[in-house]
Amino acid sequence: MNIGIVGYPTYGGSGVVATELSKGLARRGHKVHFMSYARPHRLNGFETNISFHEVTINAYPLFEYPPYDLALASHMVNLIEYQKLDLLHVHYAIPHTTSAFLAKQILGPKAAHVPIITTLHGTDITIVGSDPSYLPVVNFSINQSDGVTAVSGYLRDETYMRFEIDNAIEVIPNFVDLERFKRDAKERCRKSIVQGDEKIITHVSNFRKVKRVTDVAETFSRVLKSGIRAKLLFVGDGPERSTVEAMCRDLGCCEHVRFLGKQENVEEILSISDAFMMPSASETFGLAALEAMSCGVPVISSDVGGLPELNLDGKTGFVCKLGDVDAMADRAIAMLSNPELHQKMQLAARKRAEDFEQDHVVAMYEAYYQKVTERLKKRAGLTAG
Ligand code: GMT
Repeated sequence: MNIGIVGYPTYGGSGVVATELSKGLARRGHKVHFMSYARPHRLNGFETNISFHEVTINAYPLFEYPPYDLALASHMVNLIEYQKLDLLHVHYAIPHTTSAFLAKQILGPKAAHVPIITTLHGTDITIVGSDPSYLPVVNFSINQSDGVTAVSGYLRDETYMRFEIDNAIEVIPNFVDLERFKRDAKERCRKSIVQGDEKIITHVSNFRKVKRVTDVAETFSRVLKSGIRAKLLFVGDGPERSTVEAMCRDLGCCEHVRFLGKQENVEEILSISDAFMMPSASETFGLAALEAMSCGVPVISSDVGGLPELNLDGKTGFVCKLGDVDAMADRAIAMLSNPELHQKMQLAARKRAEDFEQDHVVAMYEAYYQKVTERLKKRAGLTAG
C-alpha cells in the first residue's frame, strides 16, 4: 500500500510509535510518506520505502500562532493527489485528525476511497482533548475518521466516557523491537556509572509535570537511606528538570544522581539498568516502561491509566498508588536487596515485553488497514448502487 503517516517529531511516545510503525510497514514492502514539521529523531537515516515530507509553516506578521493545521491539511491534499495515497494514518488526534478531515473534504470524490485512520495516544483525549477549547472539534473529527484505534483498553474506555463517539475503537497496543531493546552485560558501560554491586535506577521521560519526576527523586533518596548503594539516571529533558535538580540538592543525594539529557540510544542505558521508575499522574500505555521491560528491567510504576495493563504487579515489577513514594521505595528496596526476586522479575519483565513484539503489532495495523479499506469500498459501492 501507499501509506501516509502523520506524527509529532518531538521526544514522546506517539512520535516514536508513528516512526517505528512507518519503519515496520516499510520493511513489509509498503511505501510510507511521513509528514511532520520536522524529521522525527528515530527517522534519522536513509530508509528504503520511506519518504519524509516536511510541513513548512510560513511566518506572517499577522500570525502570532501560524496555522499548522492548515499547512498540514494542504500537504495532505498534495500527497493524496500526487503520491496516490491509499490510506492516511494520523497519530495523536490534535490537530492531525482535523487536518485529515479537511483534506478529504477538499478533495471530495477524488479522496472518497482513501480511509483516514486515527490512533489515539494519550493527552489528546485525557488532558488536551478534553479541554473545552478543543473538545467539540476533537469529538467531531474522531467521528469523521474511517477507523479509530487506541493504544490501550483504558484509553478506549476513557474516550467513550469523555466524548460522544459513534465509531468502534479498536485497541492496538504499542510495541517494541525486542532485538534492539534487550539485556546486555556491557560491563565497561556499567563500570563508567557504578562500582561493584551498586544498582542503577533509571527514569526516562520528557520531564513534563504529568511524569512526576520529583517522586522519582524522593523514592531514590529513601532507597539510599535504606543502605542500598545505587545511582539514579535521569534520561530526557523538559520543564521539570530544574525543579528536580533542586530537589536532589535539598535531599542531599546529588552525587548519586546523573542527568544524561536526551539520548539517541536509550537502549544502551536501559540494558544495564536494574530498575525503571514511572510514577506518572497519567499514562495511557507507558511506552518507555515497555522498552525498559524489553531490556529485562522491572518497573516500579503508579497505578494510573494503562500502566497496570502493562506492568503486572508483583511479577514484572510493582504497581503503587499514585504519589505513594514510601510504597515505591519499599518495593524497590525489597526487590534490589533480594537477588533471587530481582532476577525473577527481570525475566518476567522481558517475557511480558514479548507480548508486544513489533512485527506482531505491525501486522495488526496492516490487518486493520485492510479491514477499514474494505469497509469503505463496500460503503462506496452501496452508495453508488
Ligand atoms: O499524550 C501524551 O502525553 C503524549 C504522548 C506522546 O507523544 O508521548 O504520550 C502518550 O502516548 C504514548 C504512546 O502511545 C503512551 O505510551 C503514553 O503513555 C502516553 N502519555 C500519556 O498518556 C501521558
